[in-house]
Amino acid sequence: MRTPVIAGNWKMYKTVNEALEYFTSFREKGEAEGVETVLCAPFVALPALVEAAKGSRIGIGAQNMHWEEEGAFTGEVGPSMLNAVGVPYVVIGHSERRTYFAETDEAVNKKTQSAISHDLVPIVCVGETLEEKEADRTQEVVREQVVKALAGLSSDEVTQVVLAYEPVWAIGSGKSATAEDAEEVIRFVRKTVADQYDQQVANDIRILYGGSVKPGNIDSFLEQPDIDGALVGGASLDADSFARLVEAAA
Ligand code: G2H
Repeated sequence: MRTPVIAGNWKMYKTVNEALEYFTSFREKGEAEGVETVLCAPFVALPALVEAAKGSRIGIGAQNMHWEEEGAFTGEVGPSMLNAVGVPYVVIGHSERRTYFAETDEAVNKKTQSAISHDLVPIVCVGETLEEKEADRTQEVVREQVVKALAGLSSDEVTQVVLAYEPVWAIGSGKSATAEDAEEVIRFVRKTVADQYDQQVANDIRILYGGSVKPGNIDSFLEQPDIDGALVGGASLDADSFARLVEAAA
């Protein structure tokens, strides 16, 4: 049995004070059993959130990291820095990073490997653009992103990764994929993992859907056999709305 994951991705929203205010109201509601609840916040809010989340079942995550231990990489944050803060999760390869910050599949792979070797759970995002979808290239694109992201990881390591299928055209657009369409791609992602590793690894790995998930549509995604939860942007910014999503998965 795969434990569902509901991960909020705040993107570039919330100051430290706003983050703490949110957490105070979210903490009790977000403590649902049987679901792994994660809040991925801007770097500067992480130490305060980790402190506030102590003793709770809510995990805190970063939204990016560099793969190197340390070095002359102005503006970057390395994996050991996340370890030192006590952050257990990190989002890698979000389409906004790929699009606006030119993150390649190779960089996504280095970050994923580095996260695993630093005991961080990487939430690795893949997904096709509207253009690729319209050219009927969804499976080809998603397969390549998955294979490249996981390259070099052992079977044990791959099962520690959480994958998130986020069709780029559905992100923040209000247009979510239908649950059936998302299931079809996610089933294909699971098959890709089975082809690359084995059926057991494919059965164990958690694969989330992301893209305009909200309280009104979460149930349809969670009903699908291959969808193990959601990566949520806009609807995670309000504590009540995010708590409803967690509740739906519990
Ligand atoms: C996709 C998602 C969170 P939203 O980016 O990763 O955002 O739910 O706002 O579409």
